[in-house]
Amino acid sequence: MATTATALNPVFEEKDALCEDLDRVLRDHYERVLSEDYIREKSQQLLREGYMKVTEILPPETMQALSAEVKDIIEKTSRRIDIQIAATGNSPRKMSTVNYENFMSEGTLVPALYKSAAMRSFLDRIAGHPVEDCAYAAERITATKQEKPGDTHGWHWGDHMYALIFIVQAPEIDAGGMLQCIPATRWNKENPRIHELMTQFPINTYYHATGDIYFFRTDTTLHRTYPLERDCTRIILNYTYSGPDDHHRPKTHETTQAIYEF
Ligand SMILES: O=C(O)CCC(=O)C(=O)O
Ligand SMILES: [Fe+2]
Repeated sequence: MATTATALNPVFEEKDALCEDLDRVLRDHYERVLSEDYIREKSQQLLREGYMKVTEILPPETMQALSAEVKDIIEKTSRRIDIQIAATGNSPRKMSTVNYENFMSEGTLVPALYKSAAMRSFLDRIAGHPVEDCAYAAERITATKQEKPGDTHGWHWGDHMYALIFIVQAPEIDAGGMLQCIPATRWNKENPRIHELMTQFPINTYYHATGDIYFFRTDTTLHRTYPLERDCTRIILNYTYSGPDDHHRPKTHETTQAIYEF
């Protein structure tokens, strides 16, 4: 809604109009694709696997526009890292990254969609409780790009309850880059025991093609991307959210600081 301050500022007015348009488009879309059976099936999968594919959350044209903006911001602002992180058992991060500040200063659709009330209420219904802005702003919106053999976002958990991942570009399955998950696990930052957990519990592996979107429970799902096996491009946009389980737990953010804040 236009306030006196925004009415005087054409940039804010444009952003308000974009948010209203986006919410209208998404509400129409959800009326067509959402049913009680869909919600029940997806929330059950989320509960059991800590993961669910939710490509229906955006109309294809919106996903295309979002992907174009992400690619453009990656071209302008990404930086390459090649590090190991102690709090996740020295698992590797070999990729380029874009941080929250980059998206807030360069993006329009990407920040608007994060705040979309229509999309958030879709996620609330699947989660079965409110899905909230990530309490730690730097984790809200990030992106990664992998391109060389060996590139990987190594084994880790998230500091907050959920992430919605948009697959902006993905190689064929023979190149690697699949998501691997070990659900219903807990992160002990002093002793992450990644290899023990890999031998104790089954690992689920999911392939995603360009345009796919998935939602997952990141604080209790140990996950990684399978290393790339040839030159190719894999780009994702990550929206991270908090939820009720985050309210009473003390937080530290070692992985975000190492990967996105430099
Ligand atoms: O690239 C993916 O599919 C997973 C992304 C991820 O785990 C993250 O951004 O924290
Ligand atoms: Fe992650």
